[in-house]
Amino acid sequence: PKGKTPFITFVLGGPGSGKGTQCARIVETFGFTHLSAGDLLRHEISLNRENGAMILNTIKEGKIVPSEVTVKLIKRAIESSVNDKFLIDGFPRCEENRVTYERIIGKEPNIVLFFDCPQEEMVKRVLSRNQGRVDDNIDTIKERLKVFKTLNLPVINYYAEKGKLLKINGTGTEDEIFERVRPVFSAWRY
Ligand code: UP5
Ligand code: MG
Repeated sequence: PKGKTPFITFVLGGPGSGKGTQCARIVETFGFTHLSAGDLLRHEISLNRENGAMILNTIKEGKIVPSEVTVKLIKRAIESSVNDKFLIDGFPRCEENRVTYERIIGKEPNIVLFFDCPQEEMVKRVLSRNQGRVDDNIDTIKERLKVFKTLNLPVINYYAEKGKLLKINGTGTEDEIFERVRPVFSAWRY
């Protein structure tokens, strides 16, 4: 960032809820930098470094990679950017992720978007994606959904209680969903 404290938006929602798709639209329209925690982790796997095998196995099982690993990648990406507004997509996934982020980054997010989408729709989208992701198979999807419900929903509720949560109806076409997202950023002074 160029100097001022960056504006941070966490983008949450279950697997296939449309986080990545809507983040791309927000980037186009509002000039944010998109940091997908899952993409940062998949990039680490492709670099074949010491953590790669551990990250790959964790993703294959639909479990959560140790917080320190993910937070370091996010921190590095923020620090190396000249932008001052970020979408952090798919993070924090559990309470421990959240507190580790706050400890290392030292700041809470400004707002949190939550794409609310029925489970059947999420499963249908993920299974028809066909991009060769190791976790897009029915067994891993079941685990991803379980982890989402048991570990991620409590984090979402935490932000709701803090008054930071913006819940977006995640059903309909990509365009329809973006029209629900747009007012959030048009109205926000950042
Ligand atoms: N699509 C999108 N919008 C649509 C619409 N309105 N109508 C019809 N189709 C629509 O969308 C999914 C698919 O649906 C795409 O094919 C899209 O074209 C279509 P997408 O925008 O990709 O949804 P998204 O919510 O981003 O789904 P994704 O599968 O990426 O979500 P996950 O949260 O499961 O994946 P992520 O990459 O964030 O994490 C993967 C794994 O990494 C985790 O399970 C975990 O093991 C690990 N991880 C961590 O350990 N820690 C982290 O902090 C982050 C990840
Ligand atoms: Mg995604």
